[in-house]
Amino acid sequence: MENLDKTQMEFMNDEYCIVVDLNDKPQRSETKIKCHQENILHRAFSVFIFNTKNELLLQKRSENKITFPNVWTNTCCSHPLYNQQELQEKNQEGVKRAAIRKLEHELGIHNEVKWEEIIFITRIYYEAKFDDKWGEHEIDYILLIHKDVNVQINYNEVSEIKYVNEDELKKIIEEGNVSPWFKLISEKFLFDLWEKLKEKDYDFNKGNDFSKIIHL
Ligand code: DMA
Ligand code: MN
Repeated sequence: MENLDKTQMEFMNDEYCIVVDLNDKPQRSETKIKCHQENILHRAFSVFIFNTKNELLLQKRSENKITFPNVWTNTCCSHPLYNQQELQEKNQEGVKRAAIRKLEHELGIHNEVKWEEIIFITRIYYEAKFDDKWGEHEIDYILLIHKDVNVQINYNEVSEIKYVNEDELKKIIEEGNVSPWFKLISEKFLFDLWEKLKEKDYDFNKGNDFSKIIHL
């Protein structure tokens, strides 16, 4: 472990994730490091921020990230922590509050987004090995924000950002340097979501089955 980034390793050891069953029922807490080394199913979120020109904000994960460094991915991803605030299930409040915490930490988005304006789309289940030691095994809440924001990059987390339209994203995915979850989400429903977003006042709650977990 001697070559791993110190700041990132502190998060691995100090953060407690929410271990869930296949129905996303919380079971117990577990350290971030154990969850990602021992393939333990845990709760996560993936935020997609679109600006008012309907472009998607991407980040390139920094070289310091222990899992999946240097790849392009959606705006921000992380895990709600095992505490009362972030375990809150009603209206997915806990996960949305965790998203606000990490948007500030990774991208310096400060006091610009309220948890109530984050739109919950669905949950996905997926597994992705990074190497023989590390991997992801998650129930991942897909969260949408449609707003112009000010970004100040935390370079320990993120090396670059950019806004893309659909064609630009398709090119990036074809080039292959993207995170596995972002690739799966893009293949499964991201472009449908993008079409709906362009319809003014589209109601994302309409016909949404909140109980469903999509296996990718
Ligand atoms: C974990 O993201 C969550 C998903 C959906 C892959 P991450 O590795 O960026 O988490 P963190 O920012 O907490 O290191
Ligand atoms: Mn994870």
